[in-house]
Amino acid sequence: MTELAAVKAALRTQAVETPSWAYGNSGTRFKVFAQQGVPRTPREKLADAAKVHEFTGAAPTVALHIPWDRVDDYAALAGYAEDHGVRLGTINSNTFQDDDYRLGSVCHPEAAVRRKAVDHLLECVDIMDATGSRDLKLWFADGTNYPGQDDIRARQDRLAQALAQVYARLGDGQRMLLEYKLFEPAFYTTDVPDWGTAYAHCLKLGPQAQVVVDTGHHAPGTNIEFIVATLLREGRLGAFDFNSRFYADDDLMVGAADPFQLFRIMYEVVRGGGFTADVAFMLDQCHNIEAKIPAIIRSVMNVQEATAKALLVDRGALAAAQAAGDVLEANAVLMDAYNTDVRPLLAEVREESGLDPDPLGAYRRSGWAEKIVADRVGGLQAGWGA
Ligand code: LRH
Ligand code: MN
Ligand code: MN
Repeated sequence: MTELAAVKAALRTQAVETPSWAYGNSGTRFKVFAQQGVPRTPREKLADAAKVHEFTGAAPTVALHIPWDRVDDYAALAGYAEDHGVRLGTINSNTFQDDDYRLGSVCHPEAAVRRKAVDHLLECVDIMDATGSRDLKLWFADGTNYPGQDDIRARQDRLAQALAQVYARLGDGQRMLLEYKLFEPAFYTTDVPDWGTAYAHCLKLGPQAQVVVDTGHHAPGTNIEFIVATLLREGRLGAFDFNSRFYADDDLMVGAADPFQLFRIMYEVVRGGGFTADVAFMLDQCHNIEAKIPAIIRSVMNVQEATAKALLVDRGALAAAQAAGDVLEANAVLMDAYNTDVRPLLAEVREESGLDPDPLGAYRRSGWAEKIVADRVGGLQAGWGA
């Protein structure tokens, strides 16, 4: 295979999971600007996700968030997805939207609240059994707002206990993905604030516990590609939640704020052998003011572009420059790849797969946007979509 053929083959295998909640209305705590035509049910979210896959060929699975996507029959929902050409992906748990969780969920000082949270997580594994999902994604809003509010170490012990109970319930081939976040909604301590804490818990649990890197969950200036390289080296990078941020957890389109950072991350993925089925590439975004389906198509394309550039890095030339201590040449090799316009290459890959080379144009021409505005009245806000 020529080198370019190998790059194309790798691009053809790339899959980006889209989140059900990105298809619904969303906003900030100041205002949710409702858009016309947004989904009213989990099935309508899947129908929109199927359009993203139809035009990109690269978004075959959809992540659910429970209870936002609660239905009576998850196997039937999985069947509906398959009828539309997509599959159900990661199950995201939600232990942050109940009054009981004021002081936390699995780290709460009261055993009864912790039990309720763990029961929810176990229910999510039941749902995975019904949907055939491989991954359970855990993000905890747990933390404290004031020094002294609770015991930092006791909270870690409670967390470890809860995680162990859920881990024990995982079936063969199922994974637990632990997501960290620097702050918010807690402002003083967060119980899983960083990759080190997530990694330490995963290490104790076993190989089915893996760390999720949400690209919006770090302090400004954090070198995310270093974290990616380290987790891959340790065999503990389970997934990405892709999005981009200017300030905090902005949940903007991946690759919009800092495409160079996304390239650097994807280079470490390629370099570390993470471009395999074991690392899940998910989006975790909200489209507050822009049209949702085109924004998600754009996001998938942004990931593809960063990946194509990462695959184009001349690794032989880079290794030679690095070995020779040629700082400028090594940097130039990397920048050459980053500065390549890969859009024609991706258009070619799409055409060779029988897709329209211009996914956004194809979506616009399909008439789906007009159809959903006409068909769907009273769309849902993301997060309250069940
Ligand atoms: C938390 C988070 C987590 C949640 C999602 C809605 O900020 O990134 O992944 O499940 O947002
Ligand atoms: Mn996330
Ligand atoms: Mn987030």
